[in-house]
Amino acid sequence: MMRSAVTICLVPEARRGPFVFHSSLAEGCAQAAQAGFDAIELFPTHADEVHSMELRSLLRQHGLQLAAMGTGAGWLTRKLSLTDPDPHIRMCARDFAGAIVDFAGGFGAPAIIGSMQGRVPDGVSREQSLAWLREELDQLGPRAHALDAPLLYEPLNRYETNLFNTLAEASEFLDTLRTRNVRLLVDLFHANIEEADIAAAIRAAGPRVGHVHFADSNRRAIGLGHTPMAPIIEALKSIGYDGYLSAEVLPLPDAETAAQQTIQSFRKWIGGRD
Ligand code: LER
Ligand code: MN
Repeated sequence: MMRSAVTICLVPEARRGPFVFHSSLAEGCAQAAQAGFDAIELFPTHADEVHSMELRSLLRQHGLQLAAMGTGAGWLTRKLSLTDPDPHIRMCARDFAGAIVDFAGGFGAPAIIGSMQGRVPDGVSREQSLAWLREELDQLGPRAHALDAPLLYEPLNRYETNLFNTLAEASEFLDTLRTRNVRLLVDLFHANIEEADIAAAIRAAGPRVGHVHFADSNRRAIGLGHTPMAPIIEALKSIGYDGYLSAEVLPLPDAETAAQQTIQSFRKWIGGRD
């Protein structure tokens, strides 16, 4: 059974980013529970920002789960990336993402490698950049596995990375890793830009799909854009996907409406509490 999740962003630099709640952790959890979500997806400034005892008690108090944790603040606030040509920066990126892998893993939740994957810069071969990415994912994957959590790799659209933009390309690359513990995050906003047929891409990726960013064509809540959802939900059901549909969307027209709209869409497509 698919479950619903909503994003809470704790990073001041990302206040214009595609996250529903930009309040405090406590307020975000209360708002998520109030709107009827099963889980939260957290975007912290760094792993130490959140105290695991506090998070555990907030989740228990509100009957929520931790769906996943994003690592993108490493890129946003410190320009760290796993494919930076400077080995020291790659090491800092690995430490930054690794700390989030460990923290999330304590909750049985995956960390997300999205913006932190970086890109192939001018003057560096694609082969070299992919070798660096492979090396880092081959360290982070087993680190998550030790905590019984997968690691999520997210293909982004062409304006954000030139590494992998489609599920098929990314999946083929993941096949070349030593670790079997990296799964794909399907962000429906990126997929709408890059995939010829989102449903077919999901079917082809099959059991590799580990998480979904539930966003419409314009990165608003599902139902506020023009992505046709029926074939996508059908495809997710056909591959037996039972993870989260997580609203990583702009808080437009405001956070409450984006949350309400998401939960209504979730109930329309998946069912659940009224
Ligand atoms: C992260 O999940 C993502 O989708 C990127 O576009 C960064 O916002
Ligand atoms: Mn995303």
